[in-house]
Amino acid sequence: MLRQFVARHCVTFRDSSQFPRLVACNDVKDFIMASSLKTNIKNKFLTGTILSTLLLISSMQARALGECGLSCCLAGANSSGVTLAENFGFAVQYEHSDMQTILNGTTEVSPDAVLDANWVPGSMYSVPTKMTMEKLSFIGARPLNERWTMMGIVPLLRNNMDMRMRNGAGMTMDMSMEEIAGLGDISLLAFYTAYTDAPVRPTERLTLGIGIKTPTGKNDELTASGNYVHAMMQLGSGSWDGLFTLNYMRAFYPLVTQVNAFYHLTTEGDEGYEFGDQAGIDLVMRYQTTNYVNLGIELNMIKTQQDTDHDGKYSRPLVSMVDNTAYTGLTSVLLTPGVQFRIPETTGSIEVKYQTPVYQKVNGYQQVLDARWLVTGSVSF
Ligand SMILES: [Cu+2]
Repeated sequence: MLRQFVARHCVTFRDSSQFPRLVACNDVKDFIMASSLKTNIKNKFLTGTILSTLLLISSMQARALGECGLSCCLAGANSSGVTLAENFGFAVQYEHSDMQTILNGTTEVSPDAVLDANWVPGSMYSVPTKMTMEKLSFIGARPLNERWTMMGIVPLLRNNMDMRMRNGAGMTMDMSMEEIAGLGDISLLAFYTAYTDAPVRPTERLTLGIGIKTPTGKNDELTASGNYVHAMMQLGSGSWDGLFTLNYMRAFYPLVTQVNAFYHLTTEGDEGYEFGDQAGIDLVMRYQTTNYVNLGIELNMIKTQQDTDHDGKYSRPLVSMVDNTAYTGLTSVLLTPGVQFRIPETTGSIEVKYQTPVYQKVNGYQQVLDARWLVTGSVSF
């Protein structure tokens, strides 16, 4: 029904000088407008809810425990249309993070320099040389009423790490860790539209979100030698965490700007490890260039607190750079250009984003993000 409506009206929108930028049938804003026109009288807040939710989701990008924990995965729901669905929105997002650079504070250091600084003769010490984190997220969203929209995220993870080890005699050896892959921590969120100045093409809007991160991912994987795999490489945190978001949108069509704030309140996991809380602010700009293409640029500012290993199960600070909670917690600023393509004659879209750090400051020695790709496909029903 809605799809038919959109199909019938989008041509009008496309050629209308009244809505010069609301062009593509599948464009998010068209979709919202179409759904608004249809439901305007009886349900005028629905539009606000779904758009706010959509905009809000973008706020959660690149928020991870450390560099990549809970999820960068929410990013893909951004403007994908998943939350615009009349009945149900669905998105699949692939996320690929490369980490190689090691920082000491803000200074780049080589793995060998880290070994020189931390290795003690007679003991071994290991340093990561490369880490690849992949995440495939399945995201579903459903509006409950005019003001509330629910969203669920189910992530599948695959983590790989190469390491360099120096043994007690001073001999160095490179090795790869066994791949860790499987279900990660499922999150559930609810978004509430607190303010909107218009049901159709609002120029100002405020949305609040609250959510919970469940401990569905395994967090007690062991290495062949019987140690706990690095906490940051585990599939889950073992903890129930709170998620809080705030999104303020201000539009100067065809330009849309947003400020997003995010807080991830962590708790102690069942194995005693507690990741640091995380706070973030995003500045987002989106510009619609042609009928089926949108361009966006974001600045993502993230601050992560230091981890605490209450029971000491994961910590081996004397022999491993990665297993040292003194080497956790960071401040980073990421720049994220992106492009979105809408698939003609459907409600589908594909979005590609590239994240690169412009500033990173870490506690102690940490391997940090070098580049992240995010590819999201979505459809709504
Ligand atoms: Cu390792």
